[in-house]
Amino acid sequence: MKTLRLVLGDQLTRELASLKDIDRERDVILMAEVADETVYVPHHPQKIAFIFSAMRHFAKRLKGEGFQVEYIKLDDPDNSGSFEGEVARGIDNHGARKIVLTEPGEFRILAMMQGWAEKFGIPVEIRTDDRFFCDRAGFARWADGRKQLRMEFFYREMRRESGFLMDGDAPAGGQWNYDSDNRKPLPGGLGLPRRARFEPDEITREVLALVRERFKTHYGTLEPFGWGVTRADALVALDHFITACLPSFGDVQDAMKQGEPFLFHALLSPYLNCGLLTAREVCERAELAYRADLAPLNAVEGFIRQILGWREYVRGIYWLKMPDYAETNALSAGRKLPDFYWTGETKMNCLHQCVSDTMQNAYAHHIQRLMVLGNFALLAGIAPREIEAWYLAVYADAYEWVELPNVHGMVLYADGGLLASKPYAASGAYIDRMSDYCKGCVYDVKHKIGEKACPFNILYWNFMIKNEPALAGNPRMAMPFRTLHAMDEERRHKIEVEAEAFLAGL
Ligand code: FAD
Ligand code: DLZ
Ligand code: SF4
Repeated sequence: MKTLRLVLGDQLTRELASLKDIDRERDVILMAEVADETVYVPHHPQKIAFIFSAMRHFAKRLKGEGFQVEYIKLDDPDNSGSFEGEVARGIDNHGARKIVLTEPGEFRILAMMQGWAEKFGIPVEIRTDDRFFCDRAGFARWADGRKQLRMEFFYREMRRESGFLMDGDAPAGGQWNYDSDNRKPLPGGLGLPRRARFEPDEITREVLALVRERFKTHYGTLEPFGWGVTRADALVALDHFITACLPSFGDVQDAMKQGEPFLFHALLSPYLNCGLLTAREVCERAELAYRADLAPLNAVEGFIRQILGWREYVRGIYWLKMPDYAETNALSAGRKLPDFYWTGETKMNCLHQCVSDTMQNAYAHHIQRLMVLGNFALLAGIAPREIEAWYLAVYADAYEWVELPNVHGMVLYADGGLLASKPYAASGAYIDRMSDYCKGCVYDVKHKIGEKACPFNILYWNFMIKNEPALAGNPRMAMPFRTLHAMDEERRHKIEVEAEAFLAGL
């Protein structure tokens, strides 16, 4: 039966479930650049260019292997602008009698696909995305009957199941988690590796011209564009990370430095998420480095935990809890997103730096996302939908299955503690300890109150005051609440007044 196989922009894997039993003579692979996907949030121009160029290179590779590929470019005159419209045209043009798909990364698209059998009157098969270690059913089985869905326990299960960093039944080195070794500030004079960048080829240059023209109004710098766009590029990036960065990745994983957005981070998430690398091969390469004594255990365990643990866990939570998950708002946050998230124009140097890095590279590392950009959104009570749309737009690696749990759960605590056991709220002292941002700031991180006081300090205590009813029962919050209770009434009042004035001026 002639089958149409739609491959999405984040499914660029040769071993994709929906390509496994493809008949080269009979079936047609459909790939489409569609306007709907480019504007449902105002994506960073580098993100659009990365996805389109990677899609075009992947289509070229499939054609080279003898597959029939129908590739619809964004500016093709008949492009309907939607997946649904392109599938409808694909069925008509090719006389397809069946559609085969791999489950997408976002709930809204799955819901759309589930309506296609009725809409098009032909069978639609949606296959499990087997690029993940734990599929949706597996995560639901793990979650079933548990009071708490903590990442650490899920991760241990995944270690046992996958065999990564296991010596028999025991974790390598005797400990499951070496996170406590991975929180050092950056020592002075530490040399940083030069990062692998990829010169745009003709296909990428054509995409860059298209994006330059069509997405002028989207925030973010398009060029210089240095992302890899093929499987071969992604393998070079992986190799570079394993040899030049992984050995030091652990120690300073949480550090931040002005003008150095990458440090020892992998820069692999865009490739992992769009399919150019698989999670398994990345973890295998990291473990090999440890076994060959080329990288220490705290670095390799820390890295593998991010992928085998966090990445799988947030996906599991997403599919287990959507669509209701996105609707929760446990701390009743409702403030509009300040403009500086798009422009970087703020006197708070840490935020200025992290937004600027984001707009320059479509990338910021985990602690910038969590403890600066996210922490501010949490403390300022930014509405979940507003800040979630921002995160989904600005990072080259952002798809809802991974963005939403990280922002909604980890950053905003909007799910009431389903994902994180306590809010990741922090005052300026944390940012000062882990970065050099405060040195270049007009505010003084040592000041807790008054004109020069670091806004993070004021907002932190204001957050505690305002959210005491929701958070006081959490034993992990006992310490800050003890400090709050030791404050006199006048000081609490001053904090609230100063916080209100600051927030009103945003
Ligand atoms: P490294 O720091 O070197 O980590 C290695 C790999 O681990 C990453 O490539 C990634 O695949 C994985 N990883 C690490 N932490 C997480 C995590 N919390 N969740 C899922 N995977 C993780 N990651 C995305 O891929 N897409 C997103 O849209 C995204 N949004 C985020 C939003 C917020 C508020 C926060 C706090 C984190 C978010 N993350 C997201 C997780 C993490 O910040 C990025 O995966 C990481 O910064 C990517 O850079 P890297 O490849 O250099 O990662
Ligand atoms: C993010 C994105 C963008 C900007 N454009 C396209 C596109 O034109 N065609 C496509 O197939 N995919 C695109 N994507 C990725 C999809 O949005 C992604 O497949 C869904 O978000 C599901 O994860
Ligand atoms: Fe950020 Fe406060 Fe430090 Fe300024 S003083 S960089 S606002 S933490």
